[in-house]
Amino acid sequence: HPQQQRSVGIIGAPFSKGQPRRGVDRGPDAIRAAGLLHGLHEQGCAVKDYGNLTFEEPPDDEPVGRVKHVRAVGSANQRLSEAVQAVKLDGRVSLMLGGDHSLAIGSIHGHAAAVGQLAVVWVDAHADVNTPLTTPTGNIHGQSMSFLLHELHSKIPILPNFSWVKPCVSAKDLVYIGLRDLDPAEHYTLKLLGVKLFSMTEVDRLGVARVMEETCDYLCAKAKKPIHLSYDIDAIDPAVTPATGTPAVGGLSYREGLYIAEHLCQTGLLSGVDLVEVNPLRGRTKDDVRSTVSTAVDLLLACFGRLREGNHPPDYVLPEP
Ligand code: HAR
Ligand code: MN
Ligand code: MN
Repeated sequence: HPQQQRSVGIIGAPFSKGQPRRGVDRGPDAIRAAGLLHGLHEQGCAVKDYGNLTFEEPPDDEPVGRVKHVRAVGSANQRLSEAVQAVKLDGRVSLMLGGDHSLAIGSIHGHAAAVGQLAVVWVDAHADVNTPLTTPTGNIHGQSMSFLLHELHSKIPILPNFSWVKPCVSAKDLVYIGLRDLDPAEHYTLKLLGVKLFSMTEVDRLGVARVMEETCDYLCAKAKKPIHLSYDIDAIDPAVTPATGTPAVGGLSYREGLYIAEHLCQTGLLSGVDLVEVNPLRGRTKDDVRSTVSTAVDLLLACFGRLREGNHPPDYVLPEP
């Protein structure tokens, strides 16, 4: 499908309360400023930027049990879910720029509400599948998938501003790539549910090409569901993308990261994408930030048709002398 015209709807979600570090709310504007829209246009995409969402700050947002900023995260994600649904009803691939990874709750919920059953590819150093009762940190960006999995429904307590969240992903429709920093409860949960995962060990063993072949064979075994790609920039090695809140050594190379995006693009099934956890205040140097943000842009351009070999418009003709 490399020549097909792709229609993209961008939603900026400058939200940081799923984790404690300031700056991740500057991700969307940093990614735009690094040339995302220009690049998408240049490769023939029809792009509509829906702008940045604004979020309310609920008063008295005290921790519920161990979980921090529950009300803010709940209401931000409800807004995001509605925005993603609107983009899908406009017939576009939704592209959500975070913000922290708690935003996957609203992004995936809205995507599923608009198109039905999804296949989810979660590319991350972390599994983000703690429940509100297993979280060691209280940060909701480490819990997003627990709210979305049908199989964990009975393990999720009632939380303020979360009543709209309905589980919409089956464990068999989820694949993780790049894992290398899981909490014991998360590892137990993934084994219990039999979730397909390619940790960095499997990336080393199989190589990224086979990981992607197996990912798509696995997800497409029965039916070709629309794919939601949730890409946490910390999946990439911090030597390349250091400007993120919870860097983890031993990550995907730039090329492995790109290959994942290219391969999913080629399926023609990508229907929603998240790019999260870019934090322009976290790098040690300007180059740290530049490298992180430009890698994020490159991953997204690959999601929407950019090939490393080069591209040309479908109607291109050589000039006659
Ligand atoms: N597992 C830890 C927790 O639950 C750390 C989560 C790490 N943060 C992320 N998620 N960037 O991908 O808090
Ligand atoms: Mn994450
Ligand atoms: Mn992560």
